[in-house]
Amino acid sequence: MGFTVSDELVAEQNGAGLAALEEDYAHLGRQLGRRGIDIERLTERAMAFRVSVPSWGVGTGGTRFARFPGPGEPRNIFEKLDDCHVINRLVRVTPGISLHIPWDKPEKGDELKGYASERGLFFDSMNSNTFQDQPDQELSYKFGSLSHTDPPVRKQAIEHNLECIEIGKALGARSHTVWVGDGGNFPGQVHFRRAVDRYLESLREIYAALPDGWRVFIEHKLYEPAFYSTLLNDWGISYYCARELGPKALSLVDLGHHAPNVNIEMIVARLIQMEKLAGFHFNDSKYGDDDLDAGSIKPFQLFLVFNELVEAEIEEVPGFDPAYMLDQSHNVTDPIESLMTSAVELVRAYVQAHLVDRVTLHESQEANDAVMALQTLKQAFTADVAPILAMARHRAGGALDPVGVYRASGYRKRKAEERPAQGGSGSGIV
Ligand code: PSV
Ligand code: MN
Repeated sequence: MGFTVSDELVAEQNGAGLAALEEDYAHLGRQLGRRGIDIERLTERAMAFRVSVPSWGVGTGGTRFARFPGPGEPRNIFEKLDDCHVINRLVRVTPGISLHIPWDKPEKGDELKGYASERGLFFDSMNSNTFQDQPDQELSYKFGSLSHTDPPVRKQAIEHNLECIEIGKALGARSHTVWVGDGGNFPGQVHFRRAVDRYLESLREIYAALPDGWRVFIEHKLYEPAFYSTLLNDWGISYYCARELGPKALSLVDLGHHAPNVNIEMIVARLIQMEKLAGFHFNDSKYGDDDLDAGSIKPFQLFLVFNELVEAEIEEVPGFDPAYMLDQSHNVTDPIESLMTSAVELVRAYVQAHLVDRVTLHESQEANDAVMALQTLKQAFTADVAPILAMARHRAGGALDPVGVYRASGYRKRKAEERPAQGGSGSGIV
């Protein structure tokens, strides 16, 4: 396709690195073989891994203080899909799109589904937005949305979510994600229990509108935009609400939505055990929020999270059917590069988690052998699986070096000419 990175360029760039890759791959295959691990099985797993890309993530993000738009930013959802296509063209694990409404709402008559499928993409999860007021909106969400004290505001927020589901139905989406900014800035401002009751009452209406086969993911966040209390502050309340709503409601864990040092892998295990984990927003953070690229700060934590996910996958834990998505805000990087490298980091952690010698790990746990248990995890985490990841991409028709090929393609430079700056795109500050 003329609008993307050309097949010839990918083939040419891959050609230059293929001999070295084959050598490294064979070497790693022999090393793993001595431990009874079949490298081909791991490569197949790497090829089968999927993570969805957020439509809002291909635009430059920002903070509450500033946003510095990058050159050639996408100006509408079609241009965003072009960028998502480049990401998947090179990394081959990101055909799914998570769509934000109204940021990326299709106009009447827009042929978005066909446009996406021509590019090998599909719509995965819908995302509502009742954390901002829109220009044409009648009532304000300043003091909450689905849990607002005023029934007409709740009704407006419910209707927005129902509209998201309708749009999603037409686009072939399979789930709806609800994150609300409801909360309080001062002690006493919000009646904690009543707010949850009102939220649940609203969510029940949204739940009732879910088409067959759909799931609704509810996302918790410790703080922000409210800085004293948020409605769904942690996994406990998320679990409670998901359970109250029914089997189609599941919890979504966004890595950046926890206090620093919280043991997120344990939260993941708890939700798996309670059969309520489904949605996942990957990113990383140093202090707070969800603004950094996956695996950039705490790669060991990412590995430990995948260790829980893979263990559940191998055990075929009932009800475990995770929906992996990225949710990041790119403030100083080219979003395409950040999303590609993040997707690769997830596949890395996923493959490494599959390297864990689970027999030894479980025996060590039974024997209370803490040193051997940690060593078993570390053996997997420190393994350099880069040749597996590159081979998987190559076999799937992607790039050995996604960022290298992307830079060589001049895509961003071309887009900077085709898409003159318009004061920033769609999502704005995320
Ligand atoms: C909130 O911080 C969040 O993680 C939710 O998933 C939103 O939909 C997304 O970020 C938007 O920026
Ligand atoms: Mn999120």
